[in-house]
Order: sequence, then C-alpha cells, then structure tokens
Amino acid sequence: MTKVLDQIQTSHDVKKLDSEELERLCYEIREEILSTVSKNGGHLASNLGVVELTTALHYVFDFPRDKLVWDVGHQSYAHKLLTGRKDRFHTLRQYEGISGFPKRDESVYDAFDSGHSGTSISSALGMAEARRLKGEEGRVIAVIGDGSMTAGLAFEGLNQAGHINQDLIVILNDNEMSISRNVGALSSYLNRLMTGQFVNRFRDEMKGFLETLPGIGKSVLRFAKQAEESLKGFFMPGLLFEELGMQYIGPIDGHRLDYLIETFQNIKKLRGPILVHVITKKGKGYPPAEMNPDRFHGVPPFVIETGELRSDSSKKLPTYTEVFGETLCQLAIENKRLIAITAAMQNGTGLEEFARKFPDRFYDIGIAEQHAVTFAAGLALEGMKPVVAIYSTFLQRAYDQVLQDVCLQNLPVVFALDRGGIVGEDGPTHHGLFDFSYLRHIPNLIVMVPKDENEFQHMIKTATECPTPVAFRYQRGKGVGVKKESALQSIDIGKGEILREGEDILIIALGSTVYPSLRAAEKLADVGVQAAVINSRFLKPLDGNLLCDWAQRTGKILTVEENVLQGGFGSAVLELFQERSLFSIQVKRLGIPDTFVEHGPQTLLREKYGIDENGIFKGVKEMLGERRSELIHQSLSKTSVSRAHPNPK
Ligand SMILES: Cc1ncc(C[n+]2csc(CCOP(=O)(O)OP(=O)(O)O)c2C)c(N)n1
Repeated sequence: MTKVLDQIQTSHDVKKLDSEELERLCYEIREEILSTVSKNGGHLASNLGVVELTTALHYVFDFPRDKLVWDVGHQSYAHKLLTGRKDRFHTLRQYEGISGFPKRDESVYDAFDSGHSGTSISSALGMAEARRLKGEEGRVIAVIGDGSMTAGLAFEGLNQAGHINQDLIVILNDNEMSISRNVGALSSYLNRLMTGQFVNRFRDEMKGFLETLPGIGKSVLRFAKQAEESLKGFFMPGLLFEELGMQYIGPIDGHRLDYLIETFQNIKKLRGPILVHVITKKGKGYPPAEMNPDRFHGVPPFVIETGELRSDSSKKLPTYTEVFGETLCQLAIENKRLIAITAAMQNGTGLEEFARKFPDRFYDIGIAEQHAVTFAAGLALEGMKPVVAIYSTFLQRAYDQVLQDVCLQNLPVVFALDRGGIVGEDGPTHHGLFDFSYLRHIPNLIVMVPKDENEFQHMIKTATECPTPVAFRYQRGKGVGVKKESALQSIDIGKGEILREGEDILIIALGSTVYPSLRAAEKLADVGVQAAVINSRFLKPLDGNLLCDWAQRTGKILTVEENVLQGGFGSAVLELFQERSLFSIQVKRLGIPDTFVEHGPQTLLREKYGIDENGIFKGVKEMLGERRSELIHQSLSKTSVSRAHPNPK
C-alpha cells in the first residue's frame, strides 16, 4: 500500500485527504518520527504528542500565507514532514541536515526560529500586528506548551494581545508536562480546567437525561441553565484567559482529529485574540514514551522495541552534570543552608537526587530563569546559599537579574552553568558560546571553568564557600577520565596552574580546551616546538602574574576558548597585557568567530572551528610561521621540559 505521507509534498496536499487518510497519515508520521529519532536522537515525546494537532492545523489553515509559530520549536517534526522535508527527514539534527527546530532559512513554512521557551505569543502577535499595518490577510497561530506558558515572556505577550484585541490564535498544548511534570500555580489552574472538561461532559449528559424526564424535564433544565449562568466563573473554564481579554475555547481532546478540525474551522471565522486549550498526551502512540515522557523528552538514539538507549557504554565516565549533582548532594549534607534551584530542568541539570534527598531545599520554579535568579537573590539576602543551575544558553535570559539583583548587591549566589560551549545537535539556539562574554564584565562575579571532573568537584566546593557571587561553567558530556580525589578541596580564587613548561610559545586555555592544548603541545614537541600550557582555571579574576610571567618568557601566546572571541577569554588576556603595558607580546586567539554555530556533533564542530587538538597545533604552527624551522633547531638543543600534567587517555 502506498503511503499517504508520500503524497504530501506541501501543506496543501493535506487538505485533499479524507478522514480515513488523515488518520492513516497521523499513524505514518508517528512511525517516521519514531524511526528517525531512534537513529538520530531528538525530542521524541513532545513530537509524538502533537501529530493530530499539527495535521489538523495544516488541514484547516493556509500555510505559509497563514503563519504557524512553534514555541520552543522542539515539537515541529510533524510540521517538517508535512512541509516538503520528508525526503530529508532522515538527516534530522545531523551536520548539514535539517534542524531539530524551526528555521526560516530551511523552509518558508517555518515562520519564526525558536529554541528557547515562551517566545511564540510575542512573535506571533508582532506578525499579526504587522499584517494589520500592511493591510495583509492571513491568520497567525502560536502553539505553546503548558510548560512554556510558565515563562514570564508568554504572559507579557498575552497581556498585550488581550489589550490590543488583535486577531491571534494561541493554541495551548497542555500535556501536563514541561520536561518533568509541570509545576506552579498555572499548572494547577490548567489542571482544574481539564477537570472542568469533565464537569462539562457531566453537564451535557445531565442535560440529555433531564430532557427525557416526562413533564418536569424542560423546566428543571431551564432552572439548571440559569444556575449555570450565575455560576459561570465556576463552571466555565478558561476564566483566567477570558479576564486577560482572550476568548477561551476548550478543553479539546488533542488526539481527536475530527474535534480538532471542526474547532479550527469554527475558530477561523472568529476575530480577536483566541486561546484554544488542547489536551494531549506526551509520547502518544509509543508506550515507553507515554510511560516515561520525561526520559523520552530529548533522547539519544535508542532501540524502538525496548526503549533502551544506545548510549556509548564502552566508557563509563561520569558526565559533568552527574559530577555536579553528586557533589552538591555531598555538600548539602554539611551545609544546611545550601539550596538548589532549577528552571524546569531537574533532570538536565542533574538535580534529581538532590530533589529526592533534600526536598525542602530544592526548587523547580518552572521555565522562569529570570525569576530563578532573583528568587536566589532573596534567599541569599536572608543567609541561604542558593545554587542556581541553568544551562548557559538559558541564563542569557536572566542577564539583567544576574547583574542587577545579584552582583550589584554582591550577594553570594552560585551559578552553575551547564552546557557551556558547543552542545552539538541542538544547534545555535542551545550552544553555550556567549557566557564568557556576558559574565566576564560583571563586577563582583567570580567565574571558574573546570578542565576535568576532579577540578570540577573542587570548584563546586569552592563556589559554595565564596562570600560573593560566583559562577562555574562546564561543558556538555563526559569527564576526561581522571580520578576524582575523595576529599573535596578549596581552590585559591584567581589562581591558574602551569601544566607544561616550554620556551617557544605559551598556550593559555581553560575548561574544555585545556586537555586538547596539552595534547597539541605533545605533538608540537614531536616537531621540536616547546609549548608551555597554562590552565587559567578562572575566567575572572585572571592570574595576572602567572600569565604575564610566562608570556614574557615566551613572547608569544595562543589563547584557546570554547566561546565567541568577542569579549571572551582571549579578549580578557589581551586586556591584561594592555593594562600591564606588555605591548610586545604576540597574541593569537582561537575561539568561535563572529558567527552563530550550526548544529552537528561536538567533535566535528570543535574541529571545524579549530579549537581541538589539531586546531591548536595548527594555530601554533601558523603563529610561528617561517621562524618555525629556526625554533625547531633551537629547541633540539634545549633540555627536556617537565610534563607534570595527567594524561586523560
Ligand atoms: C528559556 C528556556 N528554558 C528552558 C528550556 C528547556 N526546555 C525545552 S522544552 C522544555 C519544556 C517545555 O514544555 P512544554 O512547553 O510544555 O512543551 P512539551 O515538551 O511538554 O510539549 C524546556 C524546559 C528552553 N527551551 N528555553
């Protein structure tokens, strides 16, 4: 039997299908998503949950004239399959393949690039308003999850939408889940609305029953209706949204294509801001994901039959995230004031065990990074030691709170920035490549970057002892394989370490670039170039004396960082030399140029941007230029250098 999905080249082809074909299409979309994500990894559960919703939207609306904006965008796979990307779908999230998020330069059907929560209502409202100003036709639809609805930005958008009364359709995709279970008062409210659905159903059934009662039925029904009107706020769901100026429609079963299509067809005729409350099941159609939607929110490749992950079990190294979670638990036993805060990323930030062991000192505050930081400021003011664990990319949203509410008041909040640097397949919206630049210039803030899991655990302890704001930034993935010392130690603030001595050039690295620098130095030694390597450990404050002494010895330095070059670590070193009037030092900086980095494997992207071992080796060779042979000659007559660093391999 030919596949219905094979007949879909554009969104318009969906409109030609009958109801049976539409159902079949949904089945095939699920199969395709499951098969591809099981191989490439990706956001499985969220995508399986919106198959009927996506199909119904494409059936009823006229995309791309109408605009469809996906919040976060991690649930746009079915949309991609229906909009001409089926043949390339197998390249999902692979280097040069299609993105796991909506991308305007990938398709005209992708109305807005997303990746961070809560942007859909604001961007959709902007588009709708622009259309009004230009006198253009077309509906704008934002699809937002109940998790993303906890973002303050979403409410800022709703606030304006209700006020200006613009034509806008907001679809609230309520699956009661963020990545973990959704939290907060809004979530409880939505839950009551769902319960209201059953009140409605009960009411409809009651109505049918009353009508059948001979004689008295009609008058009882009339009375019941009057009572219902007066109890509107109680019985009518969606009052909160209605009060905000939106027309509330729902709740609707998001897996019933017929209901969805009928509802959207009716809504198409309505004007003004409308909120459609759709109830879906995360992971729908794949039992392992239905049972464990959080585990299948974002998954590496897995075996479809069992749901088991195909993770690389050859190396049982701990991830930085795991080291963070374990160390924090260890510290929390002694330090009763230690508090952990996550913005809807309990699992992602490794805080499950902390939540279990110290429920009273653990806060999942929803997708509300700004609130997380200022909430921590309040806790710190009252003598607590809050540790705010947020991915580097998401802390961007709370820059002002870090600066204004924490650092300006010199409050001892700890920022744990997970997923610093290149994160891989999630791509440009998720790479943590800007944090060196957006943190380095904030007064009072100390920033540490661990080179390996052992140093990391010591940094965590050090951070929790600091009387000032402090951040540590660590990369996605496994540690390098060094042994973790059993006793946690404090690190001297602002002290770097010389890991390898050499007279020809100094390589200064921190975090993920330290070991590649050491390996590059070994290779350079093989060709007669003796490179010194310093682990800066601190982005701020820098170990000025150590760096300047060694820079003067070699006269040449190469800085290496997994961050954009603009305002990053290399810039900090340049500023240091300028302040100390070391104008003759020759400096080359390796890092990410002035660009957004695409999606792809971490190793490949590090290689592409020249910040891996080979890139560093090449960088040194380029720097030494034609003087290289002279240096090689000189270095042959020098005494051998100390190699005091541990080798991760
Ligand atoms: C600002 C921001 N913080 C955190 C995240 C990480 N994140 C991605 S999806 C998600 C949960 C979204 O839940 P919801 O909107 O309900 O969508 P669902 O996956 O349940 O369909 C979170 C916390 C993000 N993308 N953006």
